[in-house]
Amino acid sequence: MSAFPHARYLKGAHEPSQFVADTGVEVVFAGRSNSGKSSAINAITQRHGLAKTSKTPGQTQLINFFELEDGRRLVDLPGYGFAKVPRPLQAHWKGLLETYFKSRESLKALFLIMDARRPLGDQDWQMIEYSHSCGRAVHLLLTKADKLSRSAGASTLARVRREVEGRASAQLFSTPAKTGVEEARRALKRHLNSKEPSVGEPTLGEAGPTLETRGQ
Ligand SMILES: Nc1nc2c(ncn2[C@@H]2O[C@H](COP(=O)(O)OP(=O)(O)O)[C@@H](O)[C@H]2O)c(=O)[nH]1
Ligand SMILES: [Mg+2]
Repeated sequence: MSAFPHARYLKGAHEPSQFVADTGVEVVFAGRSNSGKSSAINAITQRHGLAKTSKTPGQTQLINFFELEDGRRLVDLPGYGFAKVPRPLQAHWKGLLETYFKSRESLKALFLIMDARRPLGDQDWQMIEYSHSCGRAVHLLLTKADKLSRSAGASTLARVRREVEGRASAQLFSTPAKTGVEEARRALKRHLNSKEPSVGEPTLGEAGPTLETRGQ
């Protein structure tokens, strides 16, 4: 039985006008390309093929909206870390992402997917700081934990938790070993059921933070 038997793809947005109506609650998933984001989404929702897993990075920069339950959505951002996107498109993407984070009242939390073997890269930090400063909860999934020994996994988790203390929660995750899948699902459901108001406006500095984009 799927955790979200009625999950379905709604649409991809390339412009704010294409965002689905800003009602209900949503949680956004982001991460470096190849970090295991699509695999994690499929494992957590138990809907294989909901987010396509792929070995080749795509160029399409859409904010993809999925409905998990009535009024509860999962939003999938394209993976970052590939510097092949032409500059005008990078600028467009940055603007789209900033509009999304600043204006989206239904957005409660960011799930950030990182390969446990190389967590907290520059762009991961940018996403954490940006989302945190916009008042959104941040939950880190350290994926591919099966590639680390148990003790290396535990020490990585402890180090990451120390570094993000006060800004994010973190856990180990592995799709093939099923590590942390239940924990991640509970965290997702907790955020989807959150009654906390979202704070849309950034709270750091005059103009607020901006996202740097160095390609996707
Ligand atoms: N060993 C291992 N491989 C994984 C895990 N999650 C994803 N992968 C593999 O990593 C590659 C990228 O996964 P994918 O989910 O498409 O990553 P995305 O680009 O972030 O969406 C694929 O070959 C997956 O099979 C994991 O937890 N453990
Ligand atoms: Mg993917």
